[in-house]
Amino acid sequence: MALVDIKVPDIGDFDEVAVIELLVKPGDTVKAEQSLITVESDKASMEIPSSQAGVVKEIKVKLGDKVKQGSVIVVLEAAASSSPPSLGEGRVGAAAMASAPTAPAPTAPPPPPSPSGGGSQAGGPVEVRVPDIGDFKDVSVIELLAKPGDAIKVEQSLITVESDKASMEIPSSAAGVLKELKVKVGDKVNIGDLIAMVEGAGVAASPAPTPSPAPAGEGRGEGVTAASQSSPQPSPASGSGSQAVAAPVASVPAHQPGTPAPGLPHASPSVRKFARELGVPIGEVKGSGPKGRITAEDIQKFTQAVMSGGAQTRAQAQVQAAKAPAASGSGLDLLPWPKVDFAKFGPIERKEMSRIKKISGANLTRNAIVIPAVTNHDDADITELEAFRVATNKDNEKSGIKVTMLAFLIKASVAALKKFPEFNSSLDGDALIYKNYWHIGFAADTPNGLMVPVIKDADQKGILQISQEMSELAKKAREGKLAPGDMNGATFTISSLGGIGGRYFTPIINAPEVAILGVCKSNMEPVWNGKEFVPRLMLPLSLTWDHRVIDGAAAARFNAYLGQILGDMRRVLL
Ligand code: CAO
Repeated sequence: MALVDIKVPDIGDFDEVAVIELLVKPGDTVKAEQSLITVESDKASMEIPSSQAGVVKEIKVKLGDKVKQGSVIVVLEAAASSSPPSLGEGRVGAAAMASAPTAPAPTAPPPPPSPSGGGSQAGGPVEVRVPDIGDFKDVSVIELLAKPGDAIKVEQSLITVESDKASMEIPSSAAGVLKELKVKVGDKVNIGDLIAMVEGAGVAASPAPTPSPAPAGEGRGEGVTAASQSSPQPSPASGSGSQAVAAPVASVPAHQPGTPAPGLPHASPSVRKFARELGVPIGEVKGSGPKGRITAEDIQKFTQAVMSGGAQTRAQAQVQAAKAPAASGSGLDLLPWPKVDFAKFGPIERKEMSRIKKISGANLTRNAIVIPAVTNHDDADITELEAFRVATNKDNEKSGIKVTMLAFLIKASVAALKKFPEFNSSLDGDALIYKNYWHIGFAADTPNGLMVPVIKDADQKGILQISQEMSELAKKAREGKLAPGDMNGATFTISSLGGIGGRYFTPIINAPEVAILGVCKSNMEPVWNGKEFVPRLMLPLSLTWDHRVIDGAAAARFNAYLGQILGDMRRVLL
């Protein structure tokens, strides 16, 4: 029997792609065109099929390897019928087999500029069509990633299509407001088909040559996705904030460890990436989308089910099984989430949580469980600062820019972060990444849930500019119009409940940041000055910090320094 090297076929313009799944193992009998591995670029995932039938002798790649056209992925003992007689025994390259047409190149090709139709000028409706998607014909629309009324950026993904070999997201070639989607889930589309009408902006001068599938992906883990941005942004919500760790939603599907969804997991690249980032074994997730496709929501539900103790991953189940019956000290040994029939006790109403709440719940839970967090409470004397703020607002009445205490807190925090750089760092394995930029996130309460817009380069901005940006970002947050770029890159977060009330609270760190400052409402208090009690305006501060990175003494010093700065903002100039 001939040993055949199965190589990566022509995969279009992709130079190197990562191996993300091995779909066969040595000893498996495979048919011609059966998928062997899944590879993924940042734009598409695709399955690499075998060019012929046979038995897998050896797998030449492992997860995470980078491969390109011509890389050997599997050594196959070719089935007798598929061996080319002329080559006889021995090992040959599959490319040499006279079966070129049988080696399907599962190219998830980078579509060239989307041929948009008329109306390419700003203001007029613009047609967005399916760009060149290589050899694929009649691909199915499996997800709609935007809806009429959404503000669309150039290259923002509009739909996901799927062939039997690859899924890809089709981006918009124009920016503007989505007027109409011309396709629905289940439709078959081909190159040139009209998929959407976008109005109110121009077409990209040189539209992206590749689909841009995960607009929120870049900032993943660093921001909450606006609900109205219906692109597949499984961007985990930032976990900042003090809200109670979200109780798992009751609709979490039961998950049986050890019973991976039958067949291969079908999911878009962005969903696969999301699953990898959360450490979710995607093979164990049951897809609720068309044809059992796994959606971002399935990943979230899976995470919530595992976090709540209502389900286990296979790995957890194996650990559990290996443990002594008594609690081991390793693992969480959580009791299952209590299941109560509340209706037995009185009338109830069931309401689904908002998408943002569901996403942020999973992140808050992870951050609360994983980070050994400690909170230090302190007070800052802001008597003079508040007087200055009130005077500034009076002086600036005409400008329309209102300065709130939060702008000063952002500026003061930057000074403290510069003095104590570990508070502006992130853990990377056993190393700390110190960031020489100061992007400050602030928690904003919105009708859809908590969101965390970010003031970039706060160190380079004055109080008025910070105030203006904050009010614009807070407005966008409330209107569900924050773009992913508005929410990523934070190095430290402030959660202010000062406009509402309360004394102190324990905010949850927004990983991968290592600290968060909670602020409550200032109060006039009698403060002893060594001779007498004097009325001072005191601001309650609650600093939560990651004890893996920061020690209690540093946290106390940080708070004390922050208090000094707030007591006399002139220190910022020093
Ligand atoms: N002490 C006393 N008063 C305060 C204060 C403080 N620490 N902070 C703000 N205020 C006052 C403001 O001066 C303003 O008073 P006036 O209307 O009289 O001028 C009022 O409270 C309202 O302020 P604001 O909330 O509109 O503005 P802000 O800059 O303080 O906050 C924003 C902006 C977006 C952070 C806020 O609107 C918000 O959403 N806060 C909630 C954040 C949150 O939910 N955190 C918890 C997260 S964990 O679940």
